Amino acid sequence: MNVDHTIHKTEFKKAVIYNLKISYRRTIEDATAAQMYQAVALAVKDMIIDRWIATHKEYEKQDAKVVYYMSMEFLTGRFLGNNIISLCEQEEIREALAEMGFDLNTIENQERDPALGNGGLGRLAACFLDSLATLGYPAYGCGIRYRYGMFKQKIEDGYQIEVPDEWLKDGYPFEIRRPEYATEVKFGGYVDTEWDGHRNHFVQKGYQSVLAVPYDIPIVGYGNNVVNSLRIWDAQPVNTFNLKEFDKGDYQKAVEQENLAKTIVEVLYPNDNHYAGKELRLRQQYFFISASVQRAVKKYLENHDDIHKFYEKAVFQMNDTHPTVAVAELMRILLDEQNLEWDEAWEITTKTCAYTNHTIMSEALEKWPIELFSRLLPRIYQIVEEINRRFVEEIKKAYPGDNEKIRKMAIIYDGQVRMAHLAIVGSFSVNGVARLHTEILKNEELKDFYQMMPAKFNNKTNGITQRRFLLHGNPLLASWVTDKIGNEWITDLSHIKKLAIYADDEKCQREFMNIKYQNKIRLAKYIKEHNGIDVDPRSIFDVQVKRLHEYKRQLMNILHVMYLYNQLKDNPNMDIVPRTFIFGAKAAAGYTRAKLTIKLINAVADVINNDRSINGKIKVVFIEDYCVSNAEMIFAAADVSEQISTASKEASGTGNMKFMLNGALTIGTMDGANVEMAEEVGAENMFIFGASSDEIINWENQGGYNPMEIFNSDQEIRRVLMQLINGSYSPQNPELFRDIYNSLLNTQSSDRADTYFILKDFRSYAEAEDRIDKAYRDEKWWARTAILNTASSGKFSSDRTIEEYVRDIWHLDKIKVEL
Ligand code: GL2
Ligand code: PLP
Repeated sequence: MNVDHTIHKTEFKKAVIYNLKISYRRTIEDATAAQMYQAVALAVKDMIIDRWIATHKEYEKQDAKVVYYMSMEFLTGRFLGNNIISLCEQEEIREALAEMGFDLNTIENQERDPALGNGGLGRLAACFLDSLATLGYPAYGCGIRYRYGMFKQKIEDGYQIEVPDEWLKDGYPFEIRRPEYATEVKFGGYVDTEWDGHRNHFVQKGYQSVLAVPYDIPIVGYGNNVVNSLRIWDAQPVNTFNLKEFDKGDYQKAVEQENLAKTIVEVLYPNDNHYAGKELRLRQQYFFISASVQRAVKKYLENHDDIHKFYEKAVFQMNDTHPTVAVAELMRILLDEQNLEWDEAWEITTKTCAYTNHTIMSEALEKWPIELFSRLLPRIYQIVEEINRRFVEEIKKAYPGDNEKIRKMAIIYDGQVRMAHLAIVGSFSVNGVARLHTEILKNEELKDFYQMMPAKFNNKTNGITQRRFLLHGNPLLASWVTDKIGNEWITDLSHIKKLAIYADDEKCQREFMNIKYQNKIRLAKYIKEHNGIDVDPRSIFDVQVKRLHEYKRQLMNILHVMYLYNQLKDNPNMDIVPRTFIFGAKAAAGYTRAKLTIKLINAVADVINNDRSINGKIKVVFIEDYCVSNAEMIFAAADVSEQISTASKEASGTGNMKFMLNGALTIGTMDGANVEMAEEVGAENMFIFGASSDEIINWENQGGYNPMEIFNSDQEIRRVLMQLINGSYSPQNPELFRDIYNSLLNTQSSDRADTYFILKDFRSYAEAEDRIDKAYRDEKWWARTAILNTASSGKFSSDRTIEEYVRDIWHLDKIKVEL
């Protein structure tokens, strides 16, 4: 052991002891694990701070261009473990804690997951921040400090119960409050026009306002001393209970401002891929965007005097349409506060803003009623109207006499403000998140925009951070990989392809599968503790974890389990490899059918897991509260990854990539990034099935298909469907799953039946599942293919994605931080 190492450890221990003392009046002997977590986190934060300061000094010194990644969601997951890894102090800290009688993993498990996001879109934002810091690019994440993040899910009697997520209850040790950057955000009132002898000024009057106060969370780059910031905004009343207002008899207004501040950041909307049109949601959007844009402009003006060149130093990446008011807010600041002319302001804005589209699902498209939008944001609405007026002129010029184009493309139409259209018109770049998705945008959903402005469109296939999802989540595999090919993969995942040469090596195959087995034991333990179910780590772990959504087709998965169970009941000696079907999914609180699907999965689990006659050949487990921290463990333990969305519906998927990195084999449709995964690993090393996106889009254009034909002609499918309504899985209430049955078959209702083509794809899916059963018996083939999947995942690092954003959209320079 070298001297440095010992000094480090001694200092670290001292810091922990000191933190325990001043925060809790405790010593090591009587500290709880939760107190230890706080004390350790503060000691780690201490190690981060100098780098954080140095990073920002470096930004200033280089006058660096900065990307502002604007997002309603950052699903970061726990920070302690990742920060320690990024500081490259894991072994020292583990040892130091052990010497004090504590286990690092236990302490890490004390941290409440900051769950400021729903699913893929929010998790992508978190991966991007990790990559930006690791690659050394100047960046801010801009978001909201929700008091309650994504709800915690409990399962009671098979039903989902939502429990508030009190992540801030004991204080969050990594954040720093920055009251010096507090800024006012205004809502409502009206716009007055004042003439100053030269020009009109637009002044918002009679408004309510809140004070936006930022908190910064450090984002630690891996091994490079770079620390960027995730800046999340909290809301406070502008003046805490304003007595002056009270005196003037404006009691009502004072109370309203106080309430506005309280409610605005209260809770994250738990809808994934779904627009609900709630007023408070629009308030949230404008709140964090106005604060972030005001701050970005102010920061620029601290060191520059020509606002015309703002875009040379700042770029706003809008994560979906949620932050799109940024276009109008930047216009407002340039017009009303910087006194620019419209054309100047527009040029700056459209050189600053860029938009990422994350879905083609029509129910996710944000369209705000004019009445609501203009009442809440009167000045912003005026600006959007003017943007629209000018854009419609352009359409007319490009397509004279074509009113259809105006109907399809206008920003304001039919009483609504269409946020996607505003985002496209106000941005210099529009990107999709996987090649197939971008093609669908160009050729279907956004065809008219693509034809009019093709140069804006580009693709950026999503990625994930290997630091969290391999190095931290799967330490056994991570050290095996490093053993074989060195550690460069940690910051450059393309190196992982070097593993391919080990795919045929029988010793390596055994090692690889043994690591998988150890990870399955770890997950089996977790399942036993949380679900009370015994699962056999020798069975195939077949996993579908993601938000519950009809297009993701968890229903098809569980219907297939029912089908398999029927076969086993008919033929108890049927020769199948034991399989554990693992599900994990939160349903939006108001999404009734999704919640009923959770109940169905649990009902099927109940019957199957308790049926001794099938000898434990299949088991079904629903893991409660799927979130980033248990996700890390689940990916590591999966043999099979279920990526079975209706083709064309999953824009990319990122869970699919995490499974692949961890050596799971994918059963999937040719959808989203699955297409590119197949390209990398070879279609023969995945289990691909189902209709193509072209076929689906064609059927949709013809008004769907008739599932009754399948129901009438396929006895086994009919049997499964009948079991939904004959009490097989709900003897007390045979009607319980009627809605699901109807969704697949009902031709009376106005909804199309089987919108997501579950019955259409069922046979092809069942056949692919059967191929898995056969393939798993060939241990060498499976091990080889698993290694090849890991070895072929290099493209799917978010480091690669970020380099592409930088090259094509952001044009940032790397910074170097020396301590
Ligand atoms: C999503 C897509 O559904 C998903 O396929 C994609 O991987 C992520 C990230 O790009 O974005 N779009 C969306 O609205 N949510 C997603 O997860 N919530
Ligand atoms: N939710 C969590 C907690 C995740 O870790 C991920 C992972 O990528 C997702 C949602 C997104 O999953 P998918 O891409 O399968 O929709």
